[in-house]
Amino acid sequence: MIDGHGLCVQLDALARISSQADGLTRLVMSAEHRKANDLVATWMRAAGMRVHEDAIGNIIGRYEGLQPEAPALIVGSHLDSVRHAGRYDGPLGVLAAIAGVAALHQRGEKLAHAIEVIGFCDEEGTRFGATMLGSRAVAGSFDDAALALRDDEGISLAEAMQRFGLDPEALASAARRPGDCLGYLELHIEQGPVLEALGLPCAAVTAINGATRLAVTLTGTAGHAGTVPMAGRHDALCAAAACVLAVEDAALAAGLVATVGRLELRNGAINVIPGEVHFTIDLRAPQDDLRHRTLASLEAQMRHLCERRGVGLKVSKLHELAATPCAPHMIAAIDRACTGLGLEPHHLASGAGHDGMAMAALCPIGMIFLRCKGGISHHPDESITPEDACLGASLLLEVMRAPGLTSVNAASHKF
Ligand code: HGY
Ligand code: MN
Ligand code: MN
Repeated sequence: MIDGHGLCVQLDALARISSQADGLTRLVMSAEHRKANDLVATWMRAAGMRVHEDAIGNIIGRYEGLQPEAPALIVGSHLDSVRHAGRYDGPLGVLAAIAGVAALHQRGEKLAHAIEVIGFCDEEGTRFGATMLGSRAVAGSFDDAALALRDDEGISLAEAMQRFGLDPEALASAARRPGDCLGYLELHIEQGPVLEALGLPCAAVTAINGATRLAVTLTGTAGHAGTVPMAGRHDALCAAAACVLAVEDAALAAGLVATVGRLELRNGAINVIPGEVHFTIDLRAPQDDLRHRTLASLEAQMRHLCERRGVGLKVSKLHELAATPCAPHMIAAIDRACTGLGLEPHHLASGAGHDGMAMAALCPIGMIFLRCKGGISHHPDESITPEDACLGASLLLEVMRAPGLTSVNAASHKF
């Protein structure tokens, strides 16, 4: 069994690498990204892995199999965070994978396949809005348009890469060949309350909900708060307020989830009628056609609300990933490993997005969920117990070693 306490000590050490004095924020292409990659690289080397950083800033450790250069099972998660984050969302999957390889290395165990542990550089999309930059680059689905996206300081992803020491022109070299990858496996906190309520520590993930992220701009007419009559106003913030409630209504009506997580009033002042408002929409559903239908009707509704108020509306798509099923043979391998460890197998769909959505374009994917306290995530109160860390990491190792997991070669996976 993996040392759950030791794993939690490492997670605490990694959590101290933050741009925020009173919490955890670690953004892609930042000084904290560099420090985190360097720390994770030392742990990878200590586990007997050969380490390199790829063209998008993912940190990658390789543990060779019995045959050198054999296809690899990729195991990992992301090292970036949301703002004011918890310390397990992402890093748990990377450090648990390293702990598993360290256990193999310690006992001199070699597998028929190689293991590659990847700490992805950006899954959350916190800094530039588009998500899964690292896993998309590995899967060969990186959208070069993302290079022009700018952060809150107006720095583009391309500039940030150059400052980080990377060449945006070399991005394509991060893409892996399907034949080199047997599958992708990730351990991640559930970020929901189900496992805790069931009294179960772990579950195999069946599928990951599809997601769309939109950037919305409303353009009204700024004016003097004291002199412009209410009837003649084109108040961008009132229009935005109506649109935000329309997002909530659409989600409730369709039975899916939608969130306005950021809203910004440009050049706001107490005595000025708001002229320009920007906000984001994050909308997710288990079925892609439901998500697409809901988005179409929501955009029509927002257009109608804005026209009535004489406010311009611009909607642009930041990110979209289809609902992603996990591979049946990987779910079965997780169930077998659960039984082997005396755990009750359980299946759960994921409402949260994960790097597996991007990696599914490259190879079969599997995910293990680990119970987290109160289902809290994307918050400093995110927490797991060392005992559960031990179970999750040990289960991950058993799946990494499972012969059945890799008997299905990548060629049989539809791309
Ligand atoms: O947004 C998500 O679902 C994930 O945490 N990136
Ligand atoms: Mn995550
Ligand atoms: Mn997250």
